[in-house]
Amino acid sequence: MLYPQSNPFRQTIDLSGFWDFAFDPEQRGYSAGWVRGFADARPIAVPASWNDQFEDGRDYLGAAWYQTHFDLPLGFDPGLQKICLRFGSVNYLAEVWLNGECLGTHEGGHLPFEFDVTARLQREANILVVRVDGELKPDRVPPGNLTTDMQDVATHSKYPNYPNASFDFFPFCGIHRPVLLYATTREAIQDVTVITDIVGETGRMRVTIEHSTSTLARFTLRGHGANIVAETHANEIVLDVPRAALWSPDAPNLYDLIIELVRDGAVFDRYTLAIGIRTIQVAGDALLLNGKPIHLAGFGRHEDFAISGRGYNPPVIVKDFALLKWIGANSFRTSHYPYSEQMMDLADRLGFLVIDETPAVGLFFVESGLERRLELCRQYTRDVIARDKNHPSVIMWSLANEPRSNHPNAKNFFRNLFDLAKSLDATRPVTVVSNKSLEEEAFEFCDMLCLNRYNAWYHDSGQLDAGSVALAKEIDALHAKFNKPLLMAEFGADTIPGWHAQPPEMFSEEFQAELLDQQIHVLRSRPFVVGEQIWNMCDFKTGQSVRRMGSMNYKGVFTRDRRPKLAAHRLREIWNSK
Ligand code: GCB
Repeated sequence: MLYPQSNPFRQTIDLSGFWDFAFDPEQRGYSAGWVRGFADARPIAVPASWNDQFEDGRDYLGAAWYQTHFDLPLGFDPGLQKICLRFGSVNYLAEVWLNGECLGTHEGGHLPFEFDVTARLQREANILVVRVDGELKPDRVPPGNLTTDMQDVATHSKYPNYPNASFDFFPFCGIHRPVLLYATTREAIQDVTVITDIVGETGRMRVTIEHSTSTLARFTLRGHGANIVAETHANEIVLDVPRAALWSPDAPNLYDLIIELVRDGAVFDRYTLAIGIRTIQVAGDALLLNGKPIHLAGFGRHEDFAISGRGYNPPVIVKDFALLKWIGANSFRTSHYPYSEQMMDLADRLGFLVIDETPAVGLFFVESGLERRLELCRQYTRDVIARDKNHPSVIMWSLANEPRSNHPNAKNFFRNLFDLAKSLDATRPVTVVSNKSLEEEAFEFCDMLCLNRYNAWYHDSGQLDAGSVALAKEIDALHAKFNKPLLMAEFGADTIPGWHAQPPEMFSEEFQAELLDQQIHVLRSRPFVVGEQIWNMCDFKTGQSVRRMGSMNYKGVFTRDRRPKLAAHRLREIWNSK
């Protein structure tokens, strides 16, 4: 799925701004005809979560209605073009009407969806209505409000959150990413897939395009001294770049690949992609980038900020990349859902290695609803790969976080998902992030093991040395059993900024710094450990529970407003003295 662009052949407008909004706890909207527009609305910012914009909506996850009006700008011509309406992410379920006509529904947040609206547009006064339903249900992914029999297998049950999510972050709702209206020619390029390889000093790009006509396609590759032009009537071409400037965190070299469709000598469509030439593979105990072992240093993170919630927040993205650079990190995982496309573009540009995770968090495997959960996970896997396949920064797909997969149904579930991911992308390693360790059914299929472990925190609480010893023992046993490289995908400690203790004690800044230091030491003394990603980059909002003071997870190395804790300085020393 291509991100909309603006150029002489494609037009895009962003419908973000202040929309009209109404909560609908009594489900009045349908019968009152809100699909054609509604009065008594309050203003809301789009994109952003609704929860923290008002005084009465924080914990409300039910139905709510959005509407906006727009005119069609000059340059948009439904008579000649194809015009689509695209949502970057709506949590959780969206139902959309344009000028009173239903365009369709979409389930699942964090991934884009679009509708062809060519035949439904008016030149002026279009009215767009979106009903959003954020309710937590056992058969949704991620799930919530589990019944008691499900709770037994779905952990976290001892201290349920309110709202009752089966995951540890606030279930923010709303239109979270930009809503775009875009126009292309009717025979536009629909999709592009670029696979890069390195042959000696030559960078090789295999480019496949999808479009509805068998016309001439022209490919121009520019950057780093290259200016390569090639044409074909086929839908695939191989471009060789002599003495290629490879992409890596140290040198995130990007080329511009300009693809044009040509008829009778005239260009009628153009799409430009930033391409990084690199390879990624798991070989023995190593993770190889461009054929050389790479060690991942970084974080799990969240799209989370005060008031905007999970909404697209460009200054926070820029700030986070600045902090990642400052601290010496080279990677992050999009825990626990795909991040905005804009964040992925910047990861390409700034040279970060990304483990791209689907929204499959909190999975459990009791029979009831299992098929539906699998179908949703398959949809998420397909959609994230379709969206992010051309990013050099994406080095691995993570198909789930902490599934409760020491269960007989888990193996077939994951066999199915891994087969799907591999059939869609044979070039990247695939993983699942687990806390089940030796009992993890999905590890059999993983190219690399990703382990979450909170030693000296949830286990051996307060005992730094015991936590480190247990960690060493566990990862050695994992390696002995699976014989695969391992990434420590989560470890850390809640830390109240400004709280100090000597000797270090839980919740103090010293304890977090010491824990991370000691455990990184254990990890780095094992050659099969290919990286450490700390939980979490920043403090983030959760539901309310006795485990979460002030509805916050305080495992951030930075605070929610991005101030460093003591551990940030310690990590900066460690990560800059490699
Ligand atoms: C985990 C989860 C993460 C939680 C974290 C914690 O294992 O993957 O979502 O936030 O533990 O802090 O408990």
